[in-house]
Amino acid sequence: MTIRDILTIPDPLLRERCVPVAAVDDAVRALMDDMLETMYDAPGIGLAASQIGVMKRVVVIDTSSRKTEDGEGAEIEPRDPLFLVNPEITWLSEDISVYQEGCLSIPEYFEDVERPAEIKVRFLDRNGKQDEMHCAGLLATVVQHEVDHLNGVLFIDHISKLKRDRVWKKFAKAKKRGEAV
Ligand code: GNR
Ligand code: NI
Repeated sequence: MTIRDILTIPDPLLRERCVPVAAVDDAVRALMDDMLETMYDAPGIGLAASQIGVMKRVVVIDTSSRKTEDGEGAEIEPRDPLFLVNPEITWLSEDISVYQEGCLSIPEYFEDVERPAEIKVRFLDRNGKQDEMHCAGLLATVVQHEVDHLNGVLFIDHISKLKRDRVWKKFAKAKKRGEAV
C-alpha cells in the first residue's frame, strides 16, 4: 500500500467527471487500499479516486474513526472501511440536515452545507457484488460529498457564490505564488 498525494484546488482534475469501473479486479482493490491508507494518513473520513488523480468512480469511507479504549486502557482506533465502486444515489429524503463540511482537497476550510438527511446508495462492493445501503447522519453527508467528487462537484458548490469565489481565488493565488495553503 502506498500513501498518494492528494490534489487540491484549483487542480482541474477535481472538476472532471470520473468514468465507471468495468470490473472490480485486483487493480481496483489495490487502488482502494492506497486510497484507504491515504485517507487514514491525512486524516479524513472519506476519499474519492479523483482526489489522488485517478479518474475512476471509486470511493472509500470510514466514519468510525473515534478513539475508544481496549481492555487494558490503551487507545485503539476502530476501523470500519466502506468501499463503494460505481455508487449511485437511488433515493434522497426530503428532510434536510446541516453539517460543517471540510475537504482534503480544500485544506483548512470549513463551512455548513445543507443536504438531504438520508439517502439510499447502490454500489459494487470490494468483491464486485452489487449492494444497496440506507445512510443517515454523517454517513449520508459523506456519501453525497464523495459522489459529488466523482462528478467534478465540490462542497463549496453548495455554499454561496461569494464564499465560493473567495476560497477559490485564495487557493489559486497561493498556487501561483508556489505556496502551500
Ligand atoms: O474528512 C472529511 N471530512 C468530512 C466532514 C464533513 C463532510 C464531509 C467530509 S469528507 C472529508 C474528506 C474528503 O475530502 N473527502 O472527499
Ligand atoms: Ni472532499
